[in-house]
Amino acid sequence: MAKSTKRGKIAGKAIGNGGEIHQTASTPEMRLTTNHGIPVSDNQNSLKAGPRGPSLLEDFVLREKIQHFDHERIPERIVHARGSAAHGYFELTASLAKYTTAKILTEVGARTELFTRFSTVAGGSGSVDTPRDVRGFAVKFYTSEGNWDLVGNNIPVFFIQDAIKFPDLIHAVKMEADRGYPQAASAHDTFWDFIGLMPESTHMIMWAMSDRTIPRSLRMMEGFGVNTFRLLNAACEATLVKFHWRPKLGTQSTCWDEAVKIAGADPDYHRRDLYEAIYAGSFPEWEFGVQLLSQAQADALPFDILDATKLIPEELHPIRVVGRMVLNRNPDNFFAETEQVAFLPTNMPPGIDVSEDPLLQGRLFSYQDTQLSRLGTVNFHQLPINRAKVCPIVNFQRDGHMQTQVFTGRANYEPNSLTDAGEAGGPREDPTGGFRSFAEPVIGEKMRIRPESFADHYSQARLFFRSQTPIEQAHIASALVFELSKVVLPHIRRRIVANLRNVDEDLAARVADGLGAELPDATAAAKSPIDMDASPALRIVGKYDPSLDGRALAILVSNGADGALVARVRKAAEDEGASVKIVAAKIGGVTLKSGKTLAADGQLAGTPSVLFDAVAVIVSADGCVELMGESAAKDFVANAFVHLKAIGYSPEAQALLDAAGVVADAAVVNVKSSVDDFIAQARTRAFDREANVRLLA
Ligand code: HDE
Repeated sequence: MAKSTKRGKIAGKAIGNGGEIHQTASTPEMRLTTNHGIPVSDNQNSLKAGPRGPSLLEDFVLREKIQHFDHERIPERIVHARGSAAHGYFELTASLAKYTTAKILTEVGARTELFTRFSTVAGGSGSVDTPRDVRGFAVKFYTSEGNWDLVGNNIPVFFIQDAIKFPDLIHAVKMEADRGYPQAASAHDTFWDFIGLMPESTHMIMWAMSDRTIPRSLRMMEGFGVNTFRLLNAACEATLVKFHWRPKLGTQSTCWDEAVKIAGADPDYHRRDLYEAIYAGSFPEWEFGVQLLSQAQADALPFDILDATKLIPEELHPIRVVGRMVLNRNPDNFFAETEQVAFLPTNMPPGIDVSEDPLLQGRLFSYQDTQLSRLGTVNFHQLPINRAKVCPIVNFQRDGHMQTQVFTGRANYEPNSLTDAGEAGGPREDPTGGFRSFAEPVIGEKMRIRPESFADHYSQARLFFRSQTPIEQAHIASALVFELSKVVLPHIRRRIVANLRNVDEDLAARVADGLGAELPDATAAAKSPIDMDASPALRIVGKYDPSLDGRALAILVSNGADGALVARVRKAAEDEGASVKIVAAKIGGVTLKSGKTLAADGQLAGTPSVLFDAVAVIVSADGCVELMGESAAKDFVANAFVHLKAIGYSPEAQALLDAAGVVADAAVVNVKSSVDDFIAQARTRAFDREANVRLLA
C-alpha cells in the first residue's frame, strides 16, 4: 500500500502525496491553468480512485493535457522539412524606381522586417543538417504593401523544367518507397535512375555534386530566386529580373568526409551555428542583388529565360547590389515560427510579377495548397509569423477553421450599400495601387509540349564544370563517384556516365575510372551543347577573400599547457571575428603551467575537430603523452589534417601530431614561433594538401 501524506504548504512549496516537494504559484497570475483558464491544483498526480487507482475518466485536467500533447505535431513539409530560421531586416541601398513601383525596392534607407528560413530538401524534419543536399533560402519580407515571399535556394538553377515532374523528382530522391531508406541522401538507385532519364537535370547535378551542397554554415551560402520574375514600373513596363543573395562572410563549404562526420558529432550543426552566431551578436548579413534584363536582352541569350535549368552568367549581365539583409533575432519559439511559417511564391507586392516559367507557374499553386494540409486551415495567414505586419488586411473573406478574428457588422460581401462594415461599407478595390499583372500578349493552341528553346540540356552543365578550379572539378568528379558507387543497379550508373560525356569527356572518363567501369557511348543529346565563356563567378574557391570572421577555432589543451600562448592564439583569432573554444579531456578544464585553472568549453570525446575551421594543440610534454593514450585526441588532429585545416601546435605536441599522421606543410604552424602565421593559414583551407591525403577522381 502506497503511503499517502496530507498536503501541507512550506514557503511556497507544497508537499505532494508521495511526500516530495514541488513548487506552487506565488501569485494568482502565475497560477497554472487548463487551456480554458481553470486553475489547476495538482500537476503531478492524476485523479484516481484511491491512491493506487484506477484513474478516473472524470479527470479533465489529465485528459486535456494528454490530448493536447497527442496532437502537438503537424504534418512536416513534404520537401524542405528540416529548417532553421531567424528574424531580421532588409534595407534598400539603391532605388529600382525606374523598374518597379514596389516600395520595398524604391524607398532607399527604409528597413523592412523579415523572417528567413533555411532548409535541406530531402530529409525529414528530424534529419541531420549536413547531408549533401540543396539548401532552401526562403525570405518573408513584411512590406507595407503586403508580404513578399522570395522562396529560393542556394543554387541558381533547378533539376526540372516543368512543375508536372516535381512529384516524380521528389519521390525519386526521398527514401525509397518499399524500404524506407535512405534518409536525407541522394546516393541511391531511385534518385540516379530518375536523373539519368531526365537529362535536363544535368546542369543542376553539376551544382549538387559541387561543394555548394555541403555548406560550412547557413551564414555562408549564396541565395537565388531561381525562377525569372518581372518588375513592373508605374507605366506597367516590365523588366525581367533574377534575384540574388551574397553572404558577407563569403561562401565556404566543408569536405565531404567532414560533413559525414559532423552528422554524427552534431546533427544540429547548422541550426546551432546560426542560433549561436545571432545569440552572440554576430549577425549574419547578405547583399541583395538583381540581374535586370529587357525582353530584347533575354531574347538575345542562347537559352530561354523561362527555363529554370539555366542561369544568366554574371559576366554577361552583372548583378546590381541594391540592398542588404541582416538576421539579428532568433525565433522565440521554434514551432510557432520556424515550423508554422508558410511561404508562398504568390506573395508579391504590386510592382513585382511572375514570368511564364512553367516551373514557377506550378509553384504558384503548390505552396498555398500544401499549407492547407500542413496547417489545416485557410486561415493560416492569421498565425503571427505569417500575418502581414505593417499593412491593413481587409476583405470580406470570413469564417473557416480556427478563425481568430471577430468581424463586426452585417456587410460580408461587396458591393454593398451598408455602412456598418466601416466607412462606405468596407474596403474596395484599388485599380491603380493594387496588384497588377504584366499585360503579356498570349495566344496559342492549348498543348502539352516542351518548347524547342528548352532542348539544350548540356551547355550550361559544361559551362559550370569548366568554370571551376581544378580542385572544385575534382570534388565534383569524386562526389559523382561516391554517389554512383552507392547505386546498386549497374545500368543506372552507366546511363549517368553516358550523359556526362555530353558535359565533358574528361569528367566522364574520370567518373568511369572511379567506378572501375568502361566508358559507355554518349547519350544522344536532344540538342548539341555549345561552348560558353567560362564564368569565374560560379566558383567558390577564390571568389571571396579568405577570412576568419564568423568561423570557429578550437584550442586543444592539456594539464601544464602554456596559458600565455593559449591566450595569445585566442586573442588573435577573436580579433579577426572567430569564435574560440577550449577543448580538454575533462569539461572541468586543465591546470595550466602557471597553476591556474582553464575551464574547457568542450570535452574532447564530444567536441571533435570537425566542428571547427582550424585547430591549435597547445600542450605540455606530459600532457601530450597523456593525450596520446586517447584515440579521440589522435582523431582530433588527424581529422583536422585530412579536412585541410590549419593546425597550430606548441612544440610539445609534436609526438601527437606524428601519431596522427600529420605531415609538415605551410598550414601546420608552430604557434610558439608565429601566431600570425597560424592565423593567416586559418583564414582558409589548405587545398594544396588534398592531393597528399585523398585520392580524388
Ligand atoms: Fe518548392 N515547395 N517547389 N521549390 N520550396 C515547398 O511548400 C514546389 C522549387 C522551396 O522554408 C513546399 O511550404 C513545387 C524551386 C523552398 O518553408 C511545396 C516545385 C525552388 C521551400 C513546394 C518546387 C523551391 C519549398 C513544401 C516545382 C527554388 C521551403 C512546403 C514546380 C526557387 C520553404 C511548403 C520553407 C517548399 C512545391 C520547386 C524552393 C510542396 C511544386 C524551383 C526554399 O509547396
